[in-house]
Amino acid sequence: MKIIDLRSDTVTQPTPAMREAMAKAPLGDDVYGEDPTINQLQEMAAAMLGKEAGLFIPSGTMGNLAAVLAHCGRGDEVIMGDQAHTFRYEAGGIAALGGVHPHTLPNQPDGTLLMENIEAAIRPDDAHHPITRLIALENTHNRCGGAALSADYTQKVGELAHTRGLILHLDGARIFNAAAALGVDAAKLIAPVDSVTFCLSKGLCAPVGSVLCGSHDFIRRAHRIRKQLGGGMRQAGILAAAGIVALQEVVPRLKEDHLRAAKLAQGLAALPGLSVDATQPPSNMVYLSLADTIPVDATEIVARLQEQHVLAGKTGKRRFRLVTHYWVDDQAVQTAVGAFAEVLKVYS
Ligand code: TLP
Repeated sequence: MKIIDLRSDTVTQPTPAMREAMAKAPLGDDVYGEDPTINQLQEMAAAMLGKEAGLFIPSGTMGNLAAVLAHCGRGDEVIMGDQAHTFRYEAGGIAALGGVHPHTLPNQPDGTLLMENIEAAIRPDDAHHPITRLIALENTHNRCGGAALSADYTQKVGELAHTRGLILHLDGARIFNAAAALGVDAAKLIAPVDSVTFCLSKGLCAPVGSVLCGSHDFIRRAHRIRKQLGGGMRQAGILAAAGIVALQEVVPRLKEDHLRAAKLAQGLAALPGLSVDATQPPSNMVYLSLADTIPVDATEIVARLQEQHVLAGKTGKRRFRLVTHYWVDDQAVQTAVGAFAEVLKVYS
């Protein structure tokens, strides 16, 4: 029986075209800068995002870490959301390895930080304070329902950062989902940011890898930091080959995942016992909670769903996240809704 895995888009397997490209990829030693497939991916990614250069990195976590370390020194401060992936789920790497102090501000439900809060968080020049160096945004915003931050908002934060002499980094793990959701070109959307990390290994289906993009000078510094972090890889073009297919063939179809997320949300919203955050989710994530009428918690429901071959992500005691992706088709959406109905009917 086919498993329907909605826990994350990180679970995606490579597409058949990726496996073929991986088998045929020309390879070299990337620590020498000699892997032609990696070089091609880095150039493609930078061009698609309107930045001067790109750097292939093993993971999104290492991409964000290398960016923060390239921009900041020990004792510097980065302003970011209290729901940011970098703050919550990257093992405190920026503090542990870089001595960089996170200054968190409340994320609004739409993933933004209030402009007045950012402005107030910028430190005056005073020996008591750390030096504010960087602002970090996240788009789409994972913990904020997969919200897409608009080009207009990104522009405003970019202007504020640059007029105050600060740098703007974007955790754009799912930046192509944001661009698809907003119907804007990705390069235009992120024009105001100085650096961006995006992931090939989430909704884009590649097995491994992220790309960090920015100016030539920034990428040169990040390249050395990648080496310090142990992220210099050798014949990794075998992975980059999948990334090239991801940019060519998977990016243009992301809207499909968003439409399926809407179908899934609407199907689940019709079931008693569930409260769905949005019946038109902003991208490929559906967040939902158990209604008070359900006497068990999310752990129990996840276990019952698994018996129906549906895997759901638990994000709280009574809360779930379901993520649509390439391997979730219309039939899978229907089956998943049916599985929830079957599991919940016991309690009605
Ligand atoms: N997110 C994962 C989990 O870690 C929560 C997921 O299942 O969504 N930025 C954002 C916005 C992310 O969502 C993630 C992964 C990362 C960075 C880190 O990427 P990796 O896993 O490649 O280090």
